[in-house]
Amino acid sequence: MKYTLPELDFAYDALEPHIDTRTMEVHHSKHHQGYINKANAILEKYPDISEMTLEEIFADIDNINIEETDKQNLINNGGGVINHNLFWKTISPNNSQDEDLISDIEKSYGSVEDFKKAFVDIANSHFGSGWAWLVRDKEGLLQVYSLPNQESPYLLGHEPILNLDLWEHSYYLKYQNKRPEYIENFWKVVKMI
Ligand code: MN3
Repeated sequence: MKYTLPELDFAYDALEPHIDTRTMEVHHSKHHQGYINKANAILEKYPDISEMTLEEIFADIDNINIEETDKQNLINNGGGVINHNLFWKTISPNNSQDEDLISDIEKSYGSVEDFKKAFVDIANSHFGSGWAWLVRDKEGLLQVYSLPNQESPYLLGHEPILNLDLWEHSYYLKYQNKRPEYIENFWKVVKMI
């Protein structure tokens, strides 16, 4: 399917001071739009998969019959599309806790604080560009891990719940080399926890 840039539920300055206005603006209107344009250009070449969502394509990636270079470009750019779609739903100026999710987190990690610590450790130890993820695996169990670049949990058959962008473009204007501070401040703008 053809993708368009989703409108945010909040203004670019709504997450100040934790995520700055300029970063939000460039991240959404330039970076995300760039991934959308490139993913659409690849999808347009293949009418056979034009009705599928990127989530469906990634969940069946081994059986998707397109050129190998296009497949890798679709993982890179299509991942960029849906990973950011989720990120804009993960962060919000308005916290609205998901009680079912929190209950699941407490069962899996003991407490929300222990879960946050596990997530922060994964994010801090990720080298280079990528994302930190909370997902449900094929058994429905929660897992926390990071993936490089724009790889999507759908490639592993997992259902993403929330994610944190670890690419420098997501924090560098405000935080520069202080990535751990950006990661810690993530909890101040997470919507569902
Ligand atoms: Mn990004």
